[in-house]
Amino acid sequence: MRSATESQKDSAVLAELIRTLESWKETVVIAPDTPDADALASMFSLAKAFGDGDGRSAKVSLPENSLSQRLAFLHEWANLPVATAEDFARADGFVVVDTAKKSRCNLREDVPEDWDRGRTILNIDHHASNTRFGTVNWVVGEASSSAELVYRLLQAWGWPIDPLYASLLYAGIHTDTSGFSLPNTSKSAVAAAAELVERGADVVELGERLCRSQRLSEFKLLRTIYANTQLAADGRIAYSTADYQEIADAGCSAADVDDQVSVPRSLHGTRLAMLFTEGVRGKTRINFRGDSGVPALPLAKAFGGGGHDAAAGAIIAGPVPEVVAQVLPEAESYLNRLAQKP
Ligand SMILES: [Mn+2]
Repeated sequence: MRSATESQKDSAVLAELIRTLESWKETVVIAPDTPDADALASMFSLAKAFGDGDGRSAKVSLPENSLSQRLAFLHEWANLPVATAEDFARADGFVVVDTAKKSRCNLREDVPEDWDRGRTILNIDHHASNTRFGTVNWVVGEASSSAELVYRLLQAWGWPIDPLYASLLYAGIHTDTSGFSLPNTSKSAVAAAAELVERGADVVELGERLCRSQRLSEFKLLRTIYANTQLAADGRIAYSTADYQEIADAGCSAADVDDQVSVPRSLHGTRLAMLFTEGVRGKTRINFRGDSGVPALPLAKAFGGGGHDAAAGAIIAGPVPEVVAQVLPEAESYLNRLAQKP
């Protein structure tokens, strides 16, 4: 539960966010690289709300090849223009959603490194590790998802939530709570989802698209990840791998690596699950998932990563076997240290 002081702080930040948004004519909304459904839902619904206002226009930062095959439908539904380098140059300010650090912003290659050039950045996120890189930062570590935060923002702003907004936001909450089954499935997350269903979120279509619409390529990647799953530390650690060639052989790319860590995570007795993938050649991405009592964030941070206690990630230069050899002993001693704590 948020304390009274925290709620007061929230309403002050919300008021500032709304004041700033209303002072702009043009903006670009940005999500992290390899955006998941929550990042996309948050980016699209906020950009739509902004662009639906009188005389305002919003574009989304979505470089080619950064959408997974399974989530491309969210962009089709939202039907929003993608920002060019000129849009970045022209924007009055920027909104960044679901992105823990500025360097993770998903930008086209022709967007200059100093893309914000001192302009205002509104940073809306639920990652506890967020570096608060924005001009205005609304970071709520205990929120289920960025979509839940955007929903609260749109409500405070007085936006009518039609079925399209409701479906987008529901998709974000549904996926970030892994179908309302992770520890971040708070009362407020479930309440927000119920309100979104009331406002027309298409639960059945979203269930079909998000949970029962694997492309054969994604299915092949899963087969590899099942086959590569290993146990360590007497079964307390379960991990799997997919190197660059295996991902390519399945017909997938880095954008298609999303929640497959749920495969090793699903084994009984697992305290810590890890997935090592080389979506980009020479760089191994690790997804960490901890059981309750095993926060994944400190471990991810030890390797320069970030995220939440329940779900965290890091990227290490090097091929998969090398990175596994580096991370696995650390992970095991981390579990041992936690076990020794009174
Ligand atoms: Mn999220």
